Amino acid sequence: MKTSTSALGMAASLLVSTSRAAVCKPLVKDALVGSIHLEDLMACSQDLQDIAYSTELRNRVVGTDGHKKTVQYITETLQSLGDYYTLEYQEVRTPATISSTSNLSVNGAEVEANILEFSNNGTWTDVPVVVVAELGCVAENYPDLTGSVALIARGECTFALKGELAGQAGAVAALVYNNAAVGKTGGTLGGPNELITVGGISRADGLRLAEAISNGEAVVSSGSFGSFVTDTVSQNVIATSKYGDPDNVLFLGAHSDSVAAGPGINDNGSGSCGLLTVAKALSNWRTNNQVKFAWWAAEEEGLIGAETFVNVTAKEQLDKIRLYLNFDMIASPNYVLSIYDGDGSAFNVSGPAGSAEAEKLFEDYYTANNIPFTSSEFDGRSDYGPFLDAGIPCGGLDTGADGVKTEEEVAIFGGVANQWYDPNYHSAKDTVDNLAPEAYITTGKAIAHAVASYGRSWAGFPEREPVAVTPRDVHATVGHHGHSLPF
Ligand SMILES: *[C@@H]1O[C@H](CO)[C@@H](O)[C@H](O)[C@H]1NC(C)=O
Ligand SMILES: *[C@@H]1O[C@H](CO)[C@@H](O)[C@H](O)[C@H]1NC(C)=O
Ligand SMILES: *[C@@H]1O[C@H](CO)[C@@H](O)[C@H](O)[C@H]1NC(C)=O
Ligand SMILES: *[C@@H]1O[C@H](CO)[C@@H](O)[C@H](O)[C@H]1NC(C)=O
Ligand SMILES: CC(=O)N[C@H]1CO[C@H](CO)[C@@H](O)[C@@H]1O
Repeated sequence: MKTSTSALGMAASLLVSTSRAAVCKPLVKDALVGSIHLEDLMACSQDLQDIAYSTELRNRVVGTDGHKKTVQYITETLQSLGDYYTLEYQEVRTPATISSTSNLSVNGAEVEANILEFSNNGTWTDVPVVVVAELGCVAENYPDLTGSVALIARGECTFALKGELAGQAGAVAALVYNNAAVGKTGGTLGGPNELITVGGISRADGLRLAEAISNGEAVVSSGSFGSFVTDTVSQNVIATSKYGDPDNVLFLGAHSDSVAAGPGINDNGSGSCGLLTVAKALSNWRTNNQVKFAWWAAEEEGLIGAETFVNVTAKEQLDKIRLYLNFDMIASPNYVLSIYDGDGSAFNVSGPAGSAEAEKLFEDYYTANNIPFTSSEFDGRSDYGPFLDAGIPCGGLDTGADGVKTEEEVAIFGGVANQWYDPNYHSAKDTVDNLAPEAYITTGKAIAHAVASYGRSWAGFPEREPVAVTPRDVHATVGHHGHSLPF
């Protein structure tokens, strides 16, 4: 009797402890960092690339099958974790360029060119190229361009203004050459328009053509530029952890879309996969603070997904976000390891109270692990822009986009000076083969460290100020334009 009672008792207590273990996961700790593996990050990136290449357009632009399948992939990955995350979807509507081609030749020789986002189509044959004076920001810079292609230097004013003035002077198309030796001019006209075709070429090609023209040589070009712009409907995916205080939320975001030119594997498949990998690892733990992950749509069209979220979410809910962390392009081939300059010490633009602490958390983590780092300016070119505008503290990491690597940075991080951090930025070459694995795993682990730290506690982190009623000045001047610059 006794024996059997005791045996029963043991079985019962075993049963209780097993089911309690299943219900009550251990509180998250820094061991989360150790469960982030490069193979998982790369496998996720490969999946996104396979998704892009399985579609006719071979990209992941909002509104295309490539983006729909990306949203489905994120959903299925999160659903495979059982009920750990509650998933929400938000509809995002925006016009987008979902495919484009650019073909340019001058005096019969091919010249590499881009068509700017939202440009109209254009085809021309054997048309003279004419140089526009200064930076082409005032009508006086433009000679009569009837039946010509305008050659304009980049700088000072928007591409859209240059296109408008060139069109008024009679040009059939405008070609904007770059203001630095970093590849072809790329950027956006800001939205659908009635302008002539606006394309971009490199500084070297622009100067070469301008010199030939000034030497009196005949310079004629032929072009065939096309872009398919359409209204799109896509979705933000937001995953909320089952555990943790919903009044003190840690919010992390990356964008799930690409530009038309390629599969967008660094930009920004890497941020998407970084978050997905950390979200999977976190599901083995309980948190004290609620953790939300967002995969934003339509970043490339001007941060539309993140802006939609901030616009449609009630102020009381926004006030519960203690910190927003952004991860965009975290495996750039010619990388630096950048932390957003939350305290303004590097660029004199600081974020709301808490942004400095978020910067310090990453700095301390990199320092403790003997990892060098640098600062990234809050320039509004990624999805944290609308959060900053609303007065929400922001932070995050990136590894560089179309900025130029300096000799000093090469001394610290290696790589190639006077080249872009991501030489494949917004191109068809932004693929898995061109990711920097060491940058990817370093950043992935740093994301896990932030989640482990703030998932546990906000100790030492400032209380939230209520969200701003009027947008902050920093954005009034910068504007929301995602990665694509308007000038
Ligand atoms: C360019 O031409 C294509 C094919 O005719 C058309 O579908 C598309 O809408 C045009 N693009 C723009 C920006 O008008
Ligand atoms: C968000 O709200 C602002 C201000 O009302 C508006 O200008 C902007 O177009 C909205 N953005 C989106 C994506 O809805
Ligand atoms: C990915 O991250 C980079 C760097 O922060 C950012 O500029 C970019 O807009 C993000 N997404 C895309 C599609 O480029
Ligand atoms: C930093 O910015 C403030 C205004 O935002 C300005 O008054 C100050 O002069 C700037 N400091 C430096 C060193 O540029
Ligand atoms: C008319 C023409 O030359 N079209 C080419 C333009 O460039 C794309 C690649 O960007 C080619 O696929 C087209 O054949």
